[in-house]
Amino acid sequence: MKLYAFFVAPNPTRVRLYLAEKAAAGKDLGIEEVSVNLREGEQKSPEHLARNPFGRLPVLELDDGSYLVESLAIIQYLEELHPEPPLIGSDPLERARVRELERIADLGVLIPIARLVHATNSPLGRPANPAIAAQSREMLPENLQFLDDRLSDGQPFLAGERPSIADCTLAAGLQFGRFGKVELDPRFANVARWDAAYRERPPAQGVLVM
Ligand SMILES: N[C@@H](CCC(=O)N[C@@H](CS)C(=O)NCC(=O)O)C(=O)O
Repeated sequence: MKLYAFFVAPNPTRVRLYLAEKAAAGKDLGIEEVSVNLREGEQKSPEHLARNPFGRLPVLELDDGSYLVESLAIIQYLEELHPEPPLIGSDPLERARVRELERIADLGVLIPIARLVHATNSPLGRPANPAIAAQSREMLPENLQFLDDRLSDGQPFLAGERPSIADCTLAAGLQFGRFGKVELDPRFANVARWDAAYRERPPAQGVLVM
């Protein structure tokens, strides 16, 4: 299998963090990573559009030559192929809790940050859009507050004692924020503490660049 990705872009980054976490926990999935340069527009090349008609990343190329084009579907597929060590929990309730946190980290943090960055300081050259910027900014606090509350007892990871896909999604979203000058509001001190500690860990060090 091959993963088409680009550094810093949040959706490829969360898949790359997932692979790095899996490897750090003892399961190297041996997936080759291929860079598609978003800043050069390579995602819109005929070659890449043949992989993903949306012209986006990440894309997972399967051994039969077919493709998966949604980051969460890619992660869940890989996790079903390799359930150990678990990064989406190990029983139905734990899996539900991890998925709940991951959805909040994605829909409530990563996506608003990505929209805000593209509306204010787009690395892809998109025009400024104050309405989208304001709407995205407004979404962040209640979602960050939810995650901050979950971390308020000092637990190392969003879902407790072990890393999960929720951490991968949140870390990918916050990195893209730093890249696009959307800083984390310091009132979310537990998220800031989690972020600093998460970024120190070897799997994150191998993927995150800022
Ligand atoms: N829902 C998709 C979103 C993919 C997406 O928006 N990828 C961005 C990078 S984070 C992209 O490739 N953007 C390039 C473009 O829009 O031209 C997923 O989760 O994989």
